[in-house]
Amino acid sequence: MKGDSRTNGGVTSLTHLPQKGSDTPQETTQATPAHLVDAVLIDETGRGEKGYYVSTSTLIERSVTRSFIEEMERSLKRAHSNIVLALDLPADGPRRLVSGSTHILQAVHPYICAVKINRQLVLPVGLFPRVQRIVESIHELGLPAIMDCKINDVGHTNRAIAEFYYKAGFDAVISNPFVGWREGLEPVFEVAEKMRRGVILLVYMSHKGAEEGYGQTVYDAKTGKRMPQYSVFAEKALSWKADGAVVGATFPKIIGEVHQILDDRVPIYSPGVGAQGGKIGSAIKAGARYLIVGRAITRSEAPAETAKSIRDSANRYLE
Ligand code: FNU
Repeated sequence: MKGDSRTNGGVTSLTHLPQKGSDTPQETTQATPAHLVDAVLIDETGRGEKGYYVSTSTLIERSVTRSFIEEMERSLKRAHSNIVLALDLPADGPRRLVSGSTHILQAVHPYICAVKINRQLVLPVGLFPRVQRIVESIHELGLPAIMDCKINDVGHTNRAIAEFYYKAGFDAVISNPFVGWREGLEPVFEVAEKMRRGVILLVYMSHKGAEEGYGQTVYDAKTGKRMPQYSVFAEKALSWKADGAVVGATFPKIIGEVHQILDDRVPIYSPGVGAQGGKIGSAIKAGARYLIVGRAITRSEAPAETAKSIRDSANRYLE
């Protein structure tokens, strides 16, 4: 483990940089619940020989993997779409939520490059086996699956949360950098490295109250400068080797500032298009690589047509 000295809101601390892609993952010592044993035995990476998704029942050997950043870029190019579907359906019983999710996926999958699932689906439906099966069907459609769990606790529970979602097949988890590295997100990055999955960090959220936390001005004791919290988080996304950074489409100016820091090394995911008022063109022009879109598609009377039209609009701005 390498270390580097960096500041966080005026407190200088030793930060251990993650070694993603290392060939020497650490052993996990936790006991594995019986219903997960299958997934654990056969699924170190969740992907097949060519870096492609194979249902866990047919995956038999360790694979050569790409990073999550590369998987997403590949998916964007293949689908000719940068739309990540937020599979958020109105609250309903578990059966209807599963059938509704399946229905939307079948309709819109040609127009999207990935699917994001939120706890609003996991809580009523359950991670094992129902959400796990939805993730399998997302993979069978050739798409990566992102878990929007906004991991936000102390290290040992963060580690367990990440492990559960990765074992369910998710390719990346969204995490909150406010909890910091040591005994915070370091264990999440360790699990991600071991299981070869992604971690996407919140850098500036899409809602108005985001300015109270992500938008506050913090003092960097090392340089003596004041800077916005989101710039500190963007720098952490680089030094922690995150696979993505979330910045709300509702704040294109901030997307631009974050993009200046990240360049194209860490792609920006922008939620908030449509229902929250964010605009496709301004988000992409400012530097968003992926647009996360939920209700504009899921609550549309014609989800496939709407997804296609959002995809086509976005493509007009993509390079
Ligand atoms: P839609 N989401 C968000 N803003 O909206 N993960 C954020 O800053 C963020 C998110 C998610 O408005 C939200 O949870 F970090 O219907 C939802 O799943 O298009 C989706 O993005 C936006 O949904």
